[in-house]
Amino acid sequence: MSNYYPLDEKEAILYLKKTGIIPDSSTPIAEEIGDGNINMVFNVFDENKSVIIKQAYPYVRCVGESWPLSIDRIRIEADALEIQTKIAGDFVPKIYYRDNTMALFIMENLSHLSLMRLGMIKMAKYPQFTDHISTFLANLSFFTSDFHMNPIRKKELVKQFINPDLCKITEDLIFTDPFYDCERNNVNPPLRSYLEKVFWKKEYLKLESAKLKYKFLTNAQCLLHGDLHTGSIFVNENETKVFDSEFAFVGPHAFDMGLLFGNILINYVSWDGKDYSEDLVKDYRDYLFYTLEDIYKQFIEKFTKNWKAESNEIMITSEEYLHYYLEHFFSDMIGFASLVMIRRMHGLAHNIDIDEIVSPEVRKDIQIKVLELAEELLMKRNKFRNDINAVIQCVKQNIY
Ligand code: SR1
Ligand code: MG
Repeated sequence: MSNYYPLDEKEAILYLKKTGIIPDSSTPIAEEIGDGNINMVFNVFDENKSVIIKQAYPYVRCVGESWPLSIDRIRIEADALEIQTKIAGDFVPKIYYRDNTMALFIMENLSHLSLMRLGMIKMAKYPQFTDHISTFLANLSFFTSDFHMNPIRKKELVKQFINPDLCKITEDLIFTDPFYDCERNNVNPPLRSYLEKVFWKKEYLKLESAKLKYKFLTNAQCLLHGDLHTGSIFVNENETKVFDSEFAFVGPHAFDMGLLFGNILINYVSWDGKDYSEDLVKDYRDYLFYTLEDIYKQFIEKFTKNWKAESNEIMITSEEYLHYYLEHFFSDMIGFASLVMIRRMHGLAHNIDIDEIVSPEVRKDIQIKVLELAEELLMKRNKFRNDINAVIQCVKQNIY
């Protein structure tokens, strides 16, 4: 870390001037605007330009210096962005400048877009999102996999994205902590008795989490975003930009879509705890179902198209193999979605979709509904057999 120093607002301006991105004569303003859990984010702007500087401090922002974290995560994020730019460039922010020593990069300001999670808690709909995100997922996962890549280069990719600190966060926060009374959990007090008397006693849930955790630990299938929840996506009616790839690594293909679907399902359940008319809730829930269905349908079409046109590994190009592969993909995807629903109820980091429910008692009721739905999906995941409608029916039977 010899030439590394953490920026504050003043240093951010001086740094930006040194890069030449804004001229020395300018008198810009800098604001720290990061509201994520991990990094510092500065918006620096003058009358002509507005850019974002993202920098890693050597610890987890939301916890502090007691939780050290490698600053190499910014090198990984910038490397991931460069690859995403090549294969899904319309759907990621533009990087203007990067500096691995300072653990920072400078990128375009996307403030004309909304954070998807904040839009979704107001029932916003995004007509282009399913098309955009299915392209992002199908291209990123296919072109960084052994289906397409030269096997020597693929192993170099695995090496380039060894991301132990950030993977450890996921290993703990998604697959481990939520299944016992871990000190790091953030439990809504009225939910505690349900967790102690019911949820933490279900040994079969721990077994299912163990099976998926082992896949996360060992399945180096393709380059993942690694933290693809609705707070990692900026959107409006016409544009989609996926950001915050610091969790990127080469891992199980189904993980990214699972995270996204789990977050959409949390939003789906959350309406039971909010004061909206039945008609509005039904309409928005239908939109969420359409979103899940259309992402999956388009993803399969686009992934299959890539497969037919661009596969290079001759042993795995038969239709039978594709079918076998996608069936496993689907059950793992629903498994990861279920675990993400669980971790956001009482793990360290929650979702505003549920946390904005003011009454702790009402929130507890909704958290239990999410936990019960997640359990049902987790336990049935191998029976859905690549059928997103079967998943939707299962959700409807539990919550409608
Ligand atoms: C300590 S980091 C907590 C969570 O924030 C990130 O967005 C990831 O989802 C991580 O698990
Ligand atoms: Mg993030």
